[in-house]
Amino acid sequence: MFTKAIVRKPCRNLIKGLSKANLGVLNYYKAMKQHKLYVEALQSCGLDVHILEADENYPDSVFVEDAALLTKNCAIITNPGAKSRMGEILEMEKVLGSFYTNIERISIPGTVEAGDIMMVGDHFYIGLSDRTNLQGAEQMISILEKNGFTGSTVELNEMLHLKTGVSYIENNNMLVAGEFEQHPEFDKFNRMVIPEDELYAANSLWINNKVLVPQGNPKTKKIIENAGYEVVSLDMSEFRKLDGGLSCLSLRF
Ligand code: CIR
Repeated sequence: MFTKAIVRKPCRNLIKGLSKANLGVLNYYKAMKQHKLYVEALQSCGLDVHILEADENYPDSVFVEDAALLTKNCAIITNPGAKSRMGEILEMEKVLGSFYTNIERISIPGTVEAGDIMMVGDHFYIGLSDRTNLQGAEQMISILEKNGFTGSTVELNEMLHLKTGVSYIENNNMLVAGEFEQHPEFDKFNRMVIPEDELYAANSLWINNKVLVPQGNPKTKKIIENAGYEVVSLDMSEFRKLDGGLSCLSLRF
């Protein structure tokens, strides 16, 4: 169970954020509104949400998940593979000092964005992507092992981050889509296949037995509800324009 979350308000420069989505220009005011509802959803799952002020220096800074991996034993500051995002970790490190005494770091030449990291109990799957390289993943695994966890790598070919296409929703249930549908690494889980036309919903988010699902994905919603979860639907249209999903907008711990 999680008790806390960290989020950062969207900045006006969000419209200049990195994107391959081709879904049009982002509406900042709509993004603000969607972010506010996201925070309320986290609160409705019982989380105490720590809200950071917008940071205009980093257009993508609303996607706080990528700057750190938070575990029950330590926080690990990442080293984002996207140049424009590297500075986000300096801000995040200051913030995490008030929550963690044990803070570790990924360093060059290693790069990691924590959207590539999926927690399954005490094990962490680390996607090797354009943003997370092997050196970064190896550093991450040795830090995790030092702190009582295990880690392993998963190669990505198409997706931005590992959790773009796969989400663990506890109780051995895993949402899988696209290149991860038949991935042998996830054989031991109960795979719940996300239909191709709802691929974006593969990034749904388990929080304390509820599952946040992006609005407009009725098949995924049904799949998750049929597995016995309460679903909370959230409009993510603006963040989707920047390839951001539900998990990207918070750090849960
Ligand atoms: C980026 O390309 O870095 C941002 N526009 C989106 C980051 C999404 N983060 C995530 O999946 N954890």
